[in-house]
Amino acid sequence: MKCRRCGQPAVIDVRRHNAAFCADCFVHHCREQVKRAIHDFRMVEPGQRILVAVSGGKDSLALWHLLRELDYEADGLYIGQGIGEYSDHSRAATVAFADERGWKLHEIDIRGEYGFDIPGAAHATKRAPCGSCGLSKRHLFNKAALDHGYPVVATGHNLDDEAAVLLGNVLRWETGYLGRQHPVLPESPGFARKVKPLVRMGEREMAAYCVIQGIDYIVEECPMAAGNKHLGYKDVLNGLEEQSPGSKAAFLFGFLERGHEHFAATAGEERDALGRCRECGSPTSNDELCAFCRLRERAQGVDAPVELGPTRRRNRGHARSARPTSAG
Ligand code: Q46
Ligand code: ZN
Repeated sequence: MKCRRCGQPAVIDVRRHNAAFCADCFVHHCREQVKRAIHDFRMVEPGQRILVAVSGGKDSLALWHLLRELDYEADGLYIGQGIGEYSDHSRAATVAFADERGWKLHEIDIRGEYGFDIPGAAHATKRAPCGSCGLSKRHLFNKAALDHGYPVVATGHNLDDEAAVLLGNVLRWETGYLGRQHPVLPESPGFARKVKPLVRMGEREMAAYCVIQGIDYIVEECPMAAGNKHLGYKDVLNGLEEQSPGSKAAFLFGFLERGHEHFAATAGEERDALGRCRECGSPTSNDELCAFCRLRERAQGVDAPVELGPTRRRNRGHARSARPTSAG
């Protein structure tokens, strides 16, 4: 297996591109893919500061690293969700990554600042934790961006994540979600722009990027992910990709090029109908409390243990499969 770019022995193959790369050319390939996503979807304008949502996992740390390598002024934001040891480890990995490089990291501890945590919220709402967690993260990323003057928030959602979300939305014909499923959600009053620069990169490639660049990320998966339907959708898509490399990218980019516009109007109507939360001032679909403040009211003071789902250490497999191999 030879590197497509320089002909040296390759350390990783990317089947959907029908290509293999040596370590240096793979890093170059990753930078080019991120550059292309930022350019094609007009994610960032010259001089705009970026707030990167970081969790200590491979995608978010690789994203922060790539944006800095591409000379963007990108700072990190870590949100402590209070998910037992998992949160302790993810914070430690994030802080160590930022400290080693002297990069600026903002931190929000949900329990310390808002009086609840994600296990407590899941208990109080009797719903799957990922709903409360996602809602809280979206609210707090946006608030932090507006408070600290970042016009753009970047998240580490990769091609596998986006294709799995798309599959879930198509299975239920969630027209509102389909209208908002895009690598860029434009800014509007009360909202910073949201961008996903890793949309052209697969999960396995991000693990390989971290290994090659010596980025120490946490491999353990959130113990509250059990029951998260996206893991099942990812498995289905991985099966298709195995049989027919390029299926995930064709599914996602075909939607973005030819399907998304048909649903975008619905999302626009929903945004136009927004009022302001009487507690925090955030945009909300009514004039009372936003979803985050409603969640906080219900969950404040509720103490629940972290519920451990069946162990799925998927990332360990990815890291292993992505580790540079001897040239073949
Ligand atoms: S952290 Fe939160 Fe994820 Fe854990 S509770 Fe679910 S959404 S799985 S990215
Ligand atoms: Zn509010």
